[in-house]
Amino acid sequence: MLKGRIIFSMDEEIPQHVLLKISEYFYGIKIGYPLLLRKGIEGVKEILRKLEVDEIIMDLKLADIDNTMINIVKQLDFANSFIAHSFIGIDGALGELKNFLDNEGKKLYLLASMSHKGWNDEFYPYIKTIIKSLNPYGIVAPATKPNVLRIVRDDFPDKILISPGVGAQGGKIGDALCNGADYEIIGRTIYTSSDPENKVKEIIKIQEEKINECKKTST
Ligand code: BMP
Repeated sequence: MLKGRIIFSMDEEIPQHVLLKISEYFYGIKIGYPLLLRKGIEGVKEILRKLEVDEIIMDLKLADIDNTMINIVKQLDFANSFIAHSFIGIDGALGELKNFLDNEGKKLYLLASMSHKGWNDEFYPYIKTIIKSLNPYGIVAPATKPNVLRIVRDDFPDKILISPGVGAQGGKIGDALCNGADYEIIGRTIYTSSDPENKVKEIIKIQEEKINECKKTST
């Protein structure tokens, strides 16, 4: 089974038999407020029960004081990793959260930039200092802004970089991989498709082609 470099953003429920089939092609699944609020914690656990993906990422874009964030992640023990905002800073927030997650054997991703137009990348130098000093497992950076993605990759050559904004938001499948991402986060393109299984296969094929192309141009 050829796995794609796909993290499926499951913001909508899809039929369990379809999910079971397509999840074999995913590296990971990202879950956020939409599904959590609709299904509740037990409902989400039930959906995930039979799936065998390498990573379940909980995307609540945590941005609070340490105690509150730790209280939240404690309740989501089914997740392997969590996404938090960088701008909240380290002391009394991300530092304590990271220590807690490290002790639990869980991973933390920090947002370096966001995929929407209104995000202001003038703050990136500040965000970069937070990421550098916290040293999280991974970073989220947008597929919609290839130049930002490349800068983040250059600044953090050893971090796992995951990239949203592919498909529905305009990023072309595979481009983020060529600009330094390890995985593309893809939601609507898959769950609104009338044939999600074929859509996923098509995405994997395009990702492979793009990776081969960009390997050629970089040598
Ligand atoms: P979609 O492929 O349907 O656009 O979904 C993208 C997913 O990534 C959504 O869950 C969204 O909340 C998330 N996301 C994003 O789109 N941009 C960011 O900068 C950060 C995100 O986590």
